[in-house]
Amino acid sequence: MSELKLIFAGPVGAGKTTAINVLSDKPSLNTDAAVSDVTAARKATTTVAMDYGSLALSDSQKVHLYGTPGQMRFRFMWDLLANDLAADCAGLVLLIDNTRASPYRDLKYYVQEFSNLIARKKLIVGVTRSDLRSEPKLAEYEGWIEELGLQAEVRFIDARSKVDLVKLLQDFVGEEAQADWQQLLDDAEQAPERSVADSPAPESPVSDYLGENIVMKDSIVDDVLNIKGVQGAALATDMGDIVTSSLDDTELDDFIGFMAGIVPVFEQVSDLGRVRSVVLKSERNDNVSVYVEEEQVLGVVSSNRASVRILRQQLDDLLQWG
Ligand SMILES: Nc1nc2c(ncn2[C@@H]2O[C@H](COP(=O)(O)OP(=O)(O)OP(=O)(O)O)[C@@H](O)[C@H]2O)c(=O)[nH]1
Ligand SMILES: [Mg+2]
Repeated sequence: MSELKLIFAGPVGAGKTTAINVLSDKPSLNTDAAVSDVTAARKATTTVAMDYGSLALSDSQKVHLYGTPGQMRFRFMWDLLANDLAADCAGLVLLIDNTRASPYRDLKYYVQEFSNLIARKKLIVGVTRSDLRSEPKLAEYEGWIEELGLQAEVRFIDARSKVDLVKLLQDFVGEEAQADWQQLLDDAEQAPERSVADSPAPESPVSDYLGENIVMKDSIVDDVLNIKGVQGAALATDMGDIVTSSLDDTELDDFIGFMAGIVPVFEQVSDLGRVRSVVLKSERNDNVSVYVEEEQVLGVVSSNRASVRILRQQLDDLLQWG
């Protein structure tokens, strides 16, 4: 029996777990846990380690399917799968959710994270949930893929549809596979629609489409306050004007506004390239972290007992999934 391996990656809620459940002959192994963090607005459960399933392509060949967790805090699993467990895979299936705020940023982010694998292996991009929002269009994705210097096919699929998934496999690994595709497609047509753990998950909302930029909404201040160890936050424009603040310390507000102006100057005079955050760590008092996005700056005051690295990761998750 010969074997093929495929890795499924992509953002939270793109449908990696769903796709592996739908494709797998035997019940797939999922490590989903209830969501207790910023992802909760979009989904009830999220993958915390990995998904695994397998599908017999014929009597002589089997394809192993490995799904990665979408959340950044579990990105060590991405490396483990790409460099170790499934380093000898035939290729990467990147699923992108068309209803998220910036599918372009998602695409760019995951392509970068898996660049070592993509340099050695084939890539195919499946865009899900286009029934809920049709923008961006396929032609836009094709443009982005070219811009990112990739050679990959992109198509709209529904991760709940076995037919869509079998067709994707056929076009992706058809050449190296020994499969009776017609038989597989006929079987897929008979297959009942399945979702995560066979139970319908709540539909995640369609975000405002932001193109290539992340725009922090005023509500980011309230969202950040939900992160453990955070004591206060303020959002400022790149001109240093405070938009919203939970801090009752105007000097701190002024300082965060001041950093909005300082960071671009610092970038220009140093060789550091793009600076995304500045952290002032205190031995005795709270830490102040300043995060710089396009045209906006977020200042966060946190307990010096909270890890700055974890705070950064949770904020990244918030910006990415929010
Ligand atoms: N309407 C619609 N729903 C879809 C489509 N594809 C997948 N879904 C749904 O979107 C959700 C995807 O959830 P998961 O499969 O858990 O996503 P995931 O990529 O594993 O997410 P993480 O494990 O959190 O990274 C499920 O509720 C699917 O039923 C689609 O094309 N259209
Ligand atoms: Mg999952």
